[in-house]
Amino acid sequence: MNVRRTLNLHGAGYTIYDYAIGNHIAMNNKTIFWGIGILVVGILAFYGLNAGRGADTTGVLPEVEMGAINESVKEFTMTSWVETTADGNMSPHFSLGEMRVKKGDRVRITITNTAGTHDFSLDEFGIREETPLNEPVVVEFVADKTGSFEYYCSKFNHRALGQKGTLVVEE
Ligand SMILES: [Cu+2]
Repeated sequence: MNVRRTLNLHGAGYTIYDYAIGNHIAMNNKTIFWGIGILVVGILAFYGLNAGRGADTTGVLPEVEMGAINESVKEFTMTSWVETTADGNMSPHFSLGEMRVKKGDRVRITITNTAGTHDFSLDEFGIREETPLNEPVVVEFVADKTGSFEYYCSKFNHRALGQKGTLVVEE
């Protein structure tokens, strides 16, 4: 999802210092460095070419696509499993009952199924992902709408038995 923003040095500077977020953002920071570099060269070239002609030097920075740069990644890790309760009933679970993100965040959920047969379903975002036993599965999507959405396992009766949780997407 791209959000159109005006490039400004304050905003770009903030993002450059924000290395703690991780690889994805760090790679984008390179893009900002190059972007600023190219912009500076462009401005110097413009001023240079027009220096002898008394050109209008009102500096209006061009608009650039900043959406991918500002997108932050929210990572979650959970397990899914099934156990048998003391009274002999099947009890399937996800280890996380809630995930909270902001609209526009890229959500990355790593799910490891440690017992039983499960999937990860989130209808409003078109996701139904099988989770084979003991094999981490990464589900990734952009939370492009606000609200509370239920994720669940679609295997027979698992949702009704409590294998579900809520993704909350805030403005
Ligand atoms: Cu299940």
